[in-house]
Amino acid sequence: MTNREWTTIREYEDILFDFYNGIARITINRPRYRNAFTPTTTGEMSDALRICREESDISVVVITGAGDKAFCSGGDQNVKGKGGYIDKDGIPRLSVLDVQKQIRSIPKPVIAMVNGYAIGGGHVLHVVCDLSIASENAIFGQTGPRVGSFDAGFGSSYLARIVGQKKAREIWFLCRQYNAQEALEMGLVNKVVPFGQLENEVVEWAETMMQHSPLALRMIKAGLNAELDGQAGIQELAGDATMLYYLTDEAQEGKQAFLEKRKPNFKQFPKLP
Ligand code: S0N
Repeated sequence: MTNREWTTIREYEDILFDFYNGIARITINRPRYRNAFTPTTTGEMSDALRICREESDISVVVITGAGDKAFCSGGDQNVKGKGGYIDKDGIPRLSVLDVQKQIRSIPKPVIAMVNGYAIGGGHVLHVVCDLSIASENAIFGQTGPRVGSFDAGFGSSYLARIVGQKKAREIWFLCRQYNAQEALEMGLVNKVVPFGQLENEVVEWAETMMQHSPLALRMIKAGLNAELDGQAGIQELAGDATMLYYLTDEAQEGKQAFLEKRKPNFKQFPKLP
């Protein structure tokens, strides 16, 4: 059990978004539907992740589900129409893909706090997080081929990088469910703890990372992504390199010389071997 005081960052319809000591927590709050997501849910998650990226007092992001039964059971089948999940505006969307991309590209560690079923698109959600910490009651699996959907993006290729090609094909082709111990054994989660210790464990991991250099964590996340994400991954890593370059006197000299209408003096800067 925990007695931490989480403070609300912003009020939403389908998610809770709160903060404690450098940690932002996004909780899918639809326990009635095992925390299945609609376009409203994913839109709100995108907004919360945007805030997590912008706010410098947020160092680590945690994603979880409300209650003790489910992390997330994927797309809400009640609103699945032709072409995607349909919200109040009547337009079909696959907007969880935007959430996946944000989780991968936000330059801060994201921990999935898996408190129950992580199924379908909900399973993919934990897969794309940097770290997954699960409670002993957590259950993992894909359902797509059984219920008429699939995720051939991160949900399959990145899954295969984690558990291997054979296991990823088994997970998708057979649509079986795996318990927390099995998930741990296949490297799908980082740690399994009793349900009552889940939050403590996640906060401890977050606090450990917060003692480390945020720039080093940012660069290593970008590097690990770049190896897998092709040009989009290289673009992120290159963007970080550009940011660091802009912090140097050498880059400042280029800009200053332009503004002062003089030739830049780059010779003054060392060329390290
Ligand atoms: C999670 C399961 C295993 C839990 O079983 P349990 O504990 O026995 O509870 P239930 O009685 O089954 O459920 C309780 C109530 O919750 C409802 N519910 C559960 N899951 C959903 C859901 N996903 N959508 C809507 N309602 C849900 C139940 O209906 C029940 O309600 P009542 O009490 O009224 O009967 C079990 O519930 C289960 O297997 N759930 C379905 C899991 C599933 O198949 N999820 C969808 C998988 N597909 C996707 O996620 C789409 C993939 C995707 O997101 C995507 C991929 C690529 C590109 C884009 C997308 C995209 O969609 O955006």
